[in-house]
Amino acid sequence: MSRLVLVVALIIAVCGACVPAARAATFNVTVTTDAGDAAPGNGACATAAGQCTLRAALEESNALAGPDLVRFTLATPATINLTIGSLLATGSVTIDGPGSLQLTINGSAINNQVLVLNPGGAAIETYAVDGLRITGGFLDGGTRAGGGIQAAPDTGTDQATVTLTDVVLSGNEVVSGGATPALGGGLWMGRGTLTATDCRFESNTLSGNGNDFAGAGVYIHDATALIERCEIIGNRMPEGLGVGLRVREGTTTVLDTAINDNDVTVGSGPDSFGGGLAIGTGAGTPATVIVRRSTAGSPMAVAIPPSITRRAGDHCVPIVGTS
Ligand SMILES: [Ca+2]
Ligand SMILES: [Ca+2]
Repeated sequence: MSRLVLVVALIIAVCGACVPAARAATFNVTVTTDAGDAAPGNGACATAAGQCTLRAALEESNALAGPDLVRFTLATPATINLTIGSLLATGSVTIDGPGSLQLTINGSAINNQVLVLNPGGAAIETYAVDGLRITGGFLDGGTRAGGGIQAAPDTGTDQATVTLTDVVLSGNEVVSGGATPALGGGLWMGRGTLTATDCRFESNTLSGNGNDFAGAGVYIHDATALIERCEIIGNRMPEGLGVGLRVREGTTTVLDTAINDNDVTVGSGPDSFGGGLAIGTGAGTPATVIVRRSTAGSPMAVAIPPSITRRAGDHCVPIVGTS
């Protein structure tokens, strides 16, 4: 074997192990209208009108293997008013907005979450969302969870790694229905990892005639979470557990965060605990919440609901207003 053939053979042998990873694609959203991609998976973010909408970018990203990047070239401040339904992101993607004061995604109060991350996904997908505001989510049906963002909705199979930076979730609503509770007016996080930095969860609402409400601002089902330099303020629900933040299972750390003015609108007493946050009562991993260097001005700021059987491991370490 000549030296050249040997070298080529070696290169082929070595690179046989380097199966090319799915190439990350970048899609640049240039219009604020709402329409789907005309041909998902052809590599081009383009509606039938040839425009790259946010929905088309995500549909194209979903159809292509591997993580992708969605960016925006819009005159700001801009608002994308959804007219079709939830935006679904089934595979890993970064949604890189220009800033929470510069871009709003409005669910338009039609019956849907605004953004759903990794629905029905067997794999752990990774999502980074930064620099945008999500409002106008309104959900009266289905899972009744996560009016603004619902991540990893199937707690049996879905997991997601979610990073939110400079994201505002405000003015989203979930309505309870019969035996189905309303959970997570702003954000509902299922299983996986959540990191929220410089975010605001404000004026989100749970409503309806049911009697099971939790986490009008944020509901964490069973995740490892870090909430840092955020505000959880002005969220409302009729009664229930943890108006601002509800942590069902897993470990959540809250740093340098204001949890203020979260309150029930109807209930009081034994049915309502934790205006600021409530933890525990899940069936699996005990919940731990660590609060440091934060302010909590809500009524009943921190609570482990005493009326529910508390597992030995559920605990909260509140170090409020100190370092
Ligand atoms: Ca396409
Ligand atoms: Ca993809």
